[in-house]
Amino acid sequence: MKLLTNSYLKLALLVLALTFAYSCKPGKMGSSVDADAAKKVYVPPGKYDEVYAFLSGGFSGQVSVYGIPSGRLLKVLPVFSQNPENGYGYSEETKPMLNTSHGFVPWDDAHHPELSKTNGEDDGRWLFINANNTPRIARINLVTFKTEEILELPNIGGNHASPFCTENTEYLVGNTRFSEPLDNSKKDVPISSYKDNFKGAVSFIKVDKDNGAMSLAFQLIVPPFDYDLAHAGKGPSHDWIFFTCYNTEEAHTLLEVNASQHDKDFVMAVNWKKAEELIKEGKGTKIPARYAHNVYHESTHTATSTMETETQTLDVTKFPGLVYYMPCPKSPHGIDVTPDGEYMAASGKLAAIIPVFSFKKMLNAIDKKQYEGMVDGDLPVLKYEDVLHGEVKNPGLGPLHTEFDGKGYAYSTMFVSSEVVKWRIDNLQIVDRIPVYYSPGHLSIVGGDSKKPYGKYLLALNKITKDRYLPTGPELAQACQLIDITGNKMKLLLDFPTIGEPHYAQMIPADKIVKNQIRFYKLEDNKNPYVTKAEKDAKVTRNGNRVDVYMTAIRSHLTPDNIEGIKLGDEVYVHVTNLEQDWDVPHGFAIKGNNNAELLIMPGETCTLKWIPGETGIVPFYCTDFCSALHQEMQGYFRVSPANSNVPLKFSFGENLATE
Ligand code: RUQ
Ligand code: CUA
Repeated sequence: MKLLTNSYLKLALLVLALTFAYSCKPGKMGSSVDADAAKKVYVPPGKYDEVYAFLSGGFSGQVSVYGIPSGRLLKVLPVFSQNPENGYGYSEETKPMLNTSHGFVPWDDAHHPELSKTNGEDDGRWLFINANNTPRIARINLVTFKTEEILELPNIGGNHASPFCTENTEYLVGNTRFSEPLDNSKKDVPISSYKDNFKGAVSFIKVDKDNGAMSLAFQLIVPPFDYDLAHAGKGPSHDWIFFTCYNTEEAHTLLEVNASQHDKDFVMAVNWKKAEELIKEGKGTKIPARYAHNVYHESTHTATSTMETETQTLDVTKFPGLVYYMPCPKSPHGIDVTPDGEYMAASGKLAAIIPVFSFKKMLNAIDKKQYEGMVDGDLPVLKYEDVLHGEVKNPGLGPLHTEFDGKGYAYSTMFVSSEVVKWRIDNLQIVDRIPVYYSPGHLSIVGGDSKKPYGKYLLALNKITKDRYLPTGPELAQACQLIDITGNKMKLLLDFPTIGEPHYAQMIPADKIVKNQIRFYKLEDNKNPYVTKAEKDAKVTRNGNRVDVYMTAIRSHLTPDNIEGIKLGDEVYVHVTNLEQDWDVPHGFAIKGNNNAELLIMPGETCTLKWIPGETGIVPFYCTDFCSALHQEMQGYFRVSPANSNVPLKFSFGENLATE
């Protein structure tokens, strides 16, 4: 029997591989666009786009912001990766953002942007995103487009099922992809003891309603499966959140084969309201844990990093009613909840159908206590037929993700057969399909995971582009395809390449964001301890071998612009305050030979660049952002003298220093 399953499986994998190779074969696969496609994506010069698209950068660790329908790149927001372009992760103020329990981690793999929600609708306040590799969740403030907070998650490996939020952003979740021994247990164990020593942990991160501040509220300890993706319920299913999991075989080697044995894996349904109550009743177990909590403070323009030391856990096997498993065909990936909160579509990567579960039926099955069996002895597995709304038949090959248009239709990506398929939620009939080039992972509809989709546009996020663009060496761009979903038939409008690998995107009508934008930071509110609010207060101080330069920048000079008395062995901190109080006037700052990036200082902000001079001599510095007609004049010099020299510390602006 085992043999049979194995050879069947190998055959299935081979078929998949062949289909994949075929479907991705470059060639003029055609991509007919309507004559009016150009008009639909044309945004006249000087006009704004209708929609913001926030794309994850995948292995770039960043978020990129595009205008839709034009596909114009507006900005790259640094989140988990250092960004020399603006000094994020290089300036003294922002270095703490990338601190973790493992020390400074300047990169990550960011997958799923998630807009904050109020009453199940995108509210345009914050954008959250997960780091997979060194598990973290970040919060970007959509007033400033800055990363304001990064919270590390303990007890987790591969924070992939993250950071999906509940209906009112009460909680964000983070779930284990790579189960591990818990942080407070013996961790140096044989890998073959997986089934005994490894655990999954589902983190619930509380989000403050008013300021968005995140804190780790509790973690549910669950069986060591690979938890993949999640979505919270809404409306009737408000109290629940659903996770897909594969590797229910609990394999720890050659997962390609060993984790594809079971005919069905699971969707795990978690009653988060119940978990919240148990925690309120004091049922949680506090365990030691070490995880960094990094906050960027708007008033000081400075980040702090605090090491947290404890987390609260609930062992789900000890609390009946918290967790139920629903069988789901073949290594499910995405799980997506319809706008009315009634149905959950789960996409089995290796399945030839899309199962759609009914929330009502799930509750009924739980009431009747008719289980198919148990996981880990105590966790009920509901019967597939009891919880199924129905199956979408023959959707294509390799279903991954689904979103909704609010008009009764769902749209799913088919990774292997490279298409987007449109189907009706009520009768599960397929009504349209459109080829995409090639191999889409996620798709995104404006508001497509919310209670009230705005619809209109669908982005297919394609992993492979092959022949679509001018070649750029062995590495080709990944890409978006913009599809019009206003009519019965989907229509391709536009291709555009992306930054990094856009795993997922969230789109929101622009007016929800534009109205909250700030144009500059008020200088009078700047509480950075190293701020210089007027040129006359610029100065240079020495304390032992530490030199602090309090510098100002305004069109078109840096004050002071000549500094002498720096010595080899000094550590120099240049604190530059941008005195401008106007929109769109950043100044930059860079020092020749500095083993560091530049600074890009927003109006009213103070940023600090650290510099350890490596040799004696004259070292120029300058403004790097073309800020005015006299930008090229925005410069100055340091004079670096030997360690034992007696050149006094002096600085000036508009006069010659004469020190010898
Ligand atoms: S996952 S497709 Cu994070 Cu679907 Cu990328
Ligand atoms: Cu300031 Cu150029």
